Amino acid sequence: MSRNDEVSALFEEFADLLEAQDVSYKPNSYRRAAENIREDPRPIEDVAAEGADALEDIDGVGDAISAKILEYFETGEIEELEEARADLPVDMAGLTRVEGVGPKTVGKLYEALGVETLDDLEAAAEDGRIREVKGFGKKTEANILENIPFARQSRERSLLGEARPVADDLLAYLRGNDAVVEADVAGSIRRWRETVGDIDVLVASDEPNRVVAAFADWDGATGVIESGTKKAAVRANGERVDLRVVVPDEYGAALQYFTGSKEHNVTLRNRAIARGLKMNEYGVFDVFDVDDPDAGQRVGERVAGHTEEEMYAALDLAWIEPEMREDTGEVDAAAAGDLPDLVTTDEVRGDLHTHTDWSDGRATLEEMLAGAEERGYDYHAVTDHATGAGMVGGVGLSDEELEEQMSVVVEAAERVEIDVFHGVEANIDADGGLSVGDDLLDALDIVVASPHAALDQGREEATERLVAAVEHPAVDVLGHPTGRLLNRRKGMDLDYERLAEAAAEAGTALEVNANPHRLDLSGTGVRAAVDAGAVVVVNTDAHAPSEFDNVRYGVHTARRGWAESTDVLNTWSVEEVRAFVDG
Ligand code: DGT
Ligand code: CA
Ligand code: CA
Ligand code: ZN
Repeated sequence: MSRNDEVSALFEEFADLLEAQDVSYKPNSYRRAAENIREDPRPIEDVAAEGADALEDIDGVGDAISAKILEYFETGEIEELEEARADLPVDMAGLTRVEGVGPKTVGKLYEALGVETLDDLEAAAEDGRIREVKGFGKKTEANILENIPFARQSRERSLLGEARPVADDLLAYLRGNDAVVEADVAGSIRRWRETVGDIDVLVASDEPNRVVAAFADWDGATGVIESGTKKAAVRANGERVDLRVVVPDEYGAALQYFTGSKEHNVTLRNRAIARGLKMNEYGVFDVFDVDDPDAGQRVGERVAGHTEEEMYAALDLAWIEPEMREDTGEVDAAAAGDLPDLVTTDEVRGDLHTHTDWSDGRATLEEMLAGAEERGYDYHAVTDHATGAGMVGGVGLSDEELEEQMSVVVEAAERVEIDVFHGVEANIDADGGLSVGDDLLDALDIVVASPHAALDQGREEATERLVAAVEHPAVDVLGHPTGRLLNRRKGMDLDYERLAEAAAEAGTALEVNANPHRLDLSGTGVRAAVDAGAVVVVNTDAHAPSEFDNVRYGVHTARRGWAESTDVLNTWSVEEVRAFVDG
């Protein structure tokens, strides 16, 4: 966690505690300050070192908040926050992770039932005590009970978007050490799973003790969990980081083994056995002439182990991309020579879902266009929020405002080299209708339609709602289809096959929203789209130019769904994109 995240989390907790006690206005100003602190590219401790005035230049930070930041850096505490915690001694973060439980609910259940933790909440729901509290009923109680396991499980895994930068930093550090021959991530983070249990790192070296010592000495490490001769674990940015060191000659075997998934490895091992081979983290061994292949780990004649390619080749397989190693048919595809040529981040030519400060973006139209141009993109779509269901606090634009924006975008587009599409992110209401007038929808270059409210619909209702949006003649892109927020909101359960068929038929692209909190579609959703011949599009939904960098998380998610560049709209040329959105 950066110190910006740390300070933001304190203000968010403070906001929740105040809201739970029915304090008005203040919670929202703390949340706004928290968001701006989190997004500020400068380390907050550096800004604080310059003093109160510098802090107050951050949007939403006034003298009261700047004083609290300075207090925190000086004393390690914010007294008012400590008081609020004492008044309401609850696990606010844990409890509010339960879908349907907000700060106000936490406050009421603490007052009425003394609920402080997830365990308390579960016991109260199981005993039927929640339904007795004023304002609650049987249905709310049942919902809470149903959502507790998800809240519990979700707190244990980190977002890929939080873990990956930590891993990148560590890899760069290790690769700079001359005892390190090779270093890579393994495990779920190498497979780009949307959440990871820990960060697995593998190093090839003949001097493991030097590598372990360097690892413990890494700046990013905030504590050593365990340390051995060839293995160690540290804590960094709230994540557990596992290091293993192996000899260079067995690196490929270890990398293959520790990348997983476990299911993929089981399928490979069975294939090895069928060929008279033994496969493990040390290599592939020909055990045809060996009496007891289980006598040891390194038995018989070694046929592979130095590289991963060798490991797969020993089983008559082409090397398989880590994102595909989930045992969903990739081994058969490799055996048949049918592996897809997965899309890469370099192939992306533009972002087709972005915001500006016309709605809730944090950058101006000009800044967003400049950012897109700087990345070397060929095109860019401006798709601010429209008013409608799920848009709180006047964030969305009315039809009149969108019309006004249209001429402004046309003018701004003349001042940049890239092609600019003017569009909108319309809200899909509970029945699949859109929040923008038909004439305006027709006049815009591109229409992204996304669900923002009524996300608790059942599978069938939710699927039909999105199918209706996909079939709307003006809609070009279905934005973040399930509406999930990782670790926070499950999102809608969808019949992906049905949705993908409708999208293929209607010529509407299905989005992989690359925001690390969303990654929606998931790899599974992308796979259904690709299988049905639907087009997908990897968008960042950026609210500031710095968020364009999130595109890689979306691309790797698309790769988990076996997408090739031909499947991904925003790897196409501007002419092809224009034809797609016009059609
Ligand atoms: P995670 O950490 O929960 O996000 O998921 P992974 O896949 O990174 O799992 P982890 O860290 O427990 O282990 C890393 C890899 O090591 C895993 O993907 C496959 C391999 N592995 C670990 N334990 C076993 C095992 O008991 N059997 C097999 N076949 N492979 C294992
Ligand atoms: Ca792992
Ligand atoms: Ca691990
Ligand atoms: Zn958006």
